[in-house]
Amino acid sequence: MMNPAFPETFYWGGAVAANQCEGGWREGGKGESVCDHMTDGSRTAPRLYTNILDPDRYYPSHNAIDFYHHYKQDIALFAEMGFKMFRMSINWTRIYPNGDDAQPSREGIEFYRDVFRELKKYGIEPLVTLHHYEVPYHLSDAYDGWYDRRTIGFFLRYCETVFTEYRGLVKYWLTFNEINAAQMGIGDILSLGLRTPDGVNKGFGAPSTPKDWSRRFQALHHQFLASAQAVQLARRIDPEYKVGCMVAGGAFYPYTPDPEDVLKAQAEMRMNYFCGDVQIRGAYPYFTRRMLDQLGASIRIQPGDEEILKAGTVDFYTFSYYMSTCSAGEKNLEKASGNAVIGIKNPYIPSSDWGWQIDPKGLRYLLNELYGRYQLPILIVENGLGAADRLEEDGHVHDPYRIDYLRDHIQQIREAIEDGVKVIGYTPWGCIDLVSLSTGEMKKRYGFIYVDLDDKGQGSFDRIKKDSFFWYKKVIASNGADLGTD
Ligand code: BGP
Repeated sequence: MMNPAFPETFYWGGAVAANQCEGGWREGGKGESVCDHMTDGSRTAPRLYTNILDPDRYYPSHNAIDFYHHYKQDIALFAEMGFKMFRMSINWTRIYPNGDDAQPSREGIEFYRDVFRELKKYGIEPLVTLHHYEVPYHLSDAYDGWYDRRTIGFFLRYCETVFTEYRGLVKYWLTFNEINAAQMGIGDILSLGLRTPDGVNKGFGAPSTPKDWSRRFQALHHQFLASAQAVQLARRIDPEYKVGCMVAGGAFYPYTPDPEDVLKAQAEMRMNYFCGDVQIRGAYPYFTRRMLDQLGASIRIQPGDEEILKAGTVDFYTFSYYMSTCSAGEKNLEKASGNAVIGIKNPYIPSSDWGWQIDPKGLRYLLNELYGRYQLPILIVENGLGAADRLEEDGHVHDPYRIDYLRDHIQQIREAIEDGVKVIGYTPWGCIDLVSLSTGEMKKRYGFIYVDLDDKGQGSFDRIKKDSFFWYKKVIASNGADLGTD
């Protein structure tokens, strides 16, 4: 199946996050981050958040897939597929173990330097997320995470360190992963590091009171300020640096032509725009006041904050895309599953085994909407199919469903480019199998590379190329022209 090729400079690659792949949680002087306090779980049994680590429970981030010790092998495999870009995060707690330390950890700095050097060796451009659900636990416990304005200063100290240390090795940075998670179910602990009591799935509940919403939006305001100041800092340290925002994307369709449903879909689409508007246009969007009023929430904005937001707008927009969903007014309809984006089930599209709706055309739709609004270069920095792959007796992993999923999405990216959207890169999620954020499982796999590990972290840690590995290699080699399977 031959298609027109993608633009010459298109960044093909893959994406991971430190907490879901590195492991080595006590090595190299690393401190604890909030995700080190999330237990394992499943689609039906939610992950728990515990302040005290319970020796009888399993915490998947502690060992994850041990990228910490396997990065050379893993990067060689990415290079074999032809990656041009690798999206990863720096775990803040490897650089500042407690978040508020006066001095950074040399060992942590050198670890990432080695990773970047290894990528450079193969001509792979790192795309580095500074904050991917990895708030230092100490900042959560002692300061209430991002709710405390002092956290901005700690974050900027960390940014200054990494921007200075990795000059010449990194060019593209992202400030906050899925910054709009604050508006959704996964906000409290993982995204904002808000002090959280032990309990069932505490990391994943949407707030129910105006006070809780206000806490969230205040903490998010601090992240906006931090992001804007980080952008300025990056430019001061190296004018070559490019800094982007990262938003959890979703396409929301009206369930019917009922105007109630249409208005609801419009309101839900704003989940893609609220943070983007602040980070790209440098000001809260026009709909902010009413949106906050409806939640009973408010934000304390200090003199000078608005100027900070204006002065630190980002260079490009990035987002994750896994699904579309439907929106409806007051109707009792079946819900679809998801981690960030949750809405009503669409009868026209299929779902994954974890109930996430599969909609490649929704990606084209969203790309057009986003580009129409911002006219900035866009990267899709997460997309993929979580599936229960099987390692066959003969050592192979056949994953035609993943190839289908990715092929269909790549075709729609191609369509969006034809529409005129400036898409500059695509880094599918979990290019090597890793721990699932929402369920803590290993069984929910996204990778081109299979990692021999089970949900309790048992296995050989061997890396095995899946069928999709060879397929993606051809896609990249042909610059997106060859999307066939043979
Ligand atoms: C996004 C997160 C990722 C990732 C992905 C897949 O929301 O940024 O960290 O995990 O979702 O989700 P899951 O791991 O829950 O399948």
